[in-house]
Amino acid sequence: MPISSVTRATADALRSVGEFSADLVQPTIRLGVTGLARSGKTVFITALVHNLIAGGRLPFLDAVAQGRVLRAYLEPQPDYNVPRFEYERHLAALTGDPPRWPESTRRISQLRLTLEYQPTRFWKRQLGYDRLHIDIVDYPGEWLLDLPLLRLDYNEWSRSALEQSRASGRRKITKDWHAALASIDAAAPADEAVAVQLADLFKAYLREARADSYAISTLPPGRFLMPGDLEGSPALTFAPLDATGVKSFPRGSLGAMMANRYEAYKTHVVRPFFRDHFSRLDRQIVLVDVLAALNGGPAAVADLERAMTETLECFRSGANSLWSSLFAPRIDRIVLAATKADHLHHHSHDRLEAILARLTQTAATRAESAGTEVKVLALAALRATREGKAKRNGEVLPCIVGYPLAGETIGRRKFDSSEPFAIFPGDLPEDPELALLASETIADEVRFVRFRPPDPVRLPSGGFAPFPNIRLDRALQALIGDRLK
Ligand SMILES: Nc1nc2c(ncn2[C@@H]2O[C@H](COP(=O)(O)OP(=O)(O)OP(=O)(O)O)[C@@H](O)[C@H]2O)c(=O)[nH]1
Ligand SMILES: [Mg+2]
Repeated sequence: MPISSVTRATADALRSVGEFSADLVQPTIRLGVTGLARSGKTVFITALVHNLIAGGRLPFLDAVAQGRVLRAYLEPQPDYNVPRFEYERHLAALTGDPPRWPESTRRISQLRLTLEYQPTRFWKRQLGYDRLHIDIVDYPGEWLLDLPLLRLDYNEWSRSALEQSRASGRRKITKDWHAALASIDAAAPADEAVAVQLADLFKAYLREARADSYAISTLPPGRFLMPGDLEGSPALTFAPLDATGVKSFPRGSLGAMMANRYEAYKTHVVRPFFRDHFSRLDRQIVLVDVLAALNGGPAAVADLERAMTETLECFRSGANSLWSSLFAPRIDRIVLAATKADHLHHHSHDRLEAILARLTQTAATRAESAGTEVKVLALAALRATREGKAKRNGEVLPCIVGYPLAGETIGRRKFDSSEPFAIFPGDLPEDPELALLASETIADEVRFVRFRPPDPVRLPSGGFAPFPNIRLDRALQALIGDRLK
């Protein structure tokens, strides 16, 4: 037997022993919620928890539809060293006057939701109710893009990062960094000021690559844009250097210092994340803002496709390597969800789903061949619009009605968020291929306006009514439905 499979078998055995004894005490499921920045993670978790706690209508979540969920409540989480997901704060924003979207979050956080439910099996029902702990883990999708770094040494990574930065269309945003690079000698003695300067210019390029419509996703290292608590540390102060024809940089040189820091980044940042968090997940939902990519045009769509392929690569546990035996996730179900579907009329919800399925086709097939079930859907965790009809030039058009966020515009009209407005959002093409090929035209034809959250409904009994949503229940059924039997 090759050594890697021995290690893998041992790791699996150890893991399952630990799990088995823990499961005997209390069944627990670890649910990862990820997605690139602004994809909708915080809103998804807040809306999901509130819907379950406040008894929302979730007809496609079998256990709720069958009236078997008795109670849902929050409990202290078991991991002492992970920040708690600030549910109450995010809920307060969404139910404020006026309601606001929660603030952006930058690091990993966790929340334990416990469900008490009646089992379906007769003999189990006689014993009373069952309890399931759901540990929800919110982490930036950017961190998953670091996985390939574990396989690359500094010189290999430098070469690939520089090659990507030379892609056409990036010249404007790489000018300063490339000029600085050309003026330094990587074999010269290490100098902190030069390292900081290069790292800053490199980070500025990564930021601009995302902010502009060059790319809506990002390039590794993931923490350069989502630093968490490590901002300014040496492990985050490095940048690629021209390593053409170089085997290794001389000792004490700038190149050697950069290479050491790159390795430190892998050791102290990337590996611990995969080992301590990622590999412990049971189920995963990946949220994707497909509409923003379509809005950004073909380059943004192509970039999202690449980011999704790289992200989903992390869920392939099959490869026979020591790495995979240590970090491979035990995730057996993944949901890929296009968020913010309430920006479209329901005619287009299936089409949005089809576009995401097409975008992730290759990656999903690979994950499935490694034994993971993959489901693709479109959802709105918090529906900010309702549907209506409007007349234009004598024609009745299906519309969505909501409060556009202050500052949003359509044509010359600028909104101030004080009154609701009916928008004809346009339809996505039936053929997903067409949508991807013609994203330039879609950006012109389909109108995406950001809305503020809907007015919260206060209940006479105290608290707020569960948020309206689109297909949140289907996502839940796919993620945890089987554990509530
Ligand atoms: N209309 C609508 N907008 C949404 C929905 N979910 C998220 N949004 C919008 O997307 C923005 C980002 O949502 P978040 O939940 O904060 O996204 P995130 O992935 O946690 O973002 P970061 O914390 O910055 O990584 C919100 O401020 C809303 O404007 C939704 O279901 N419907
Ligand atoms: Mg967030």
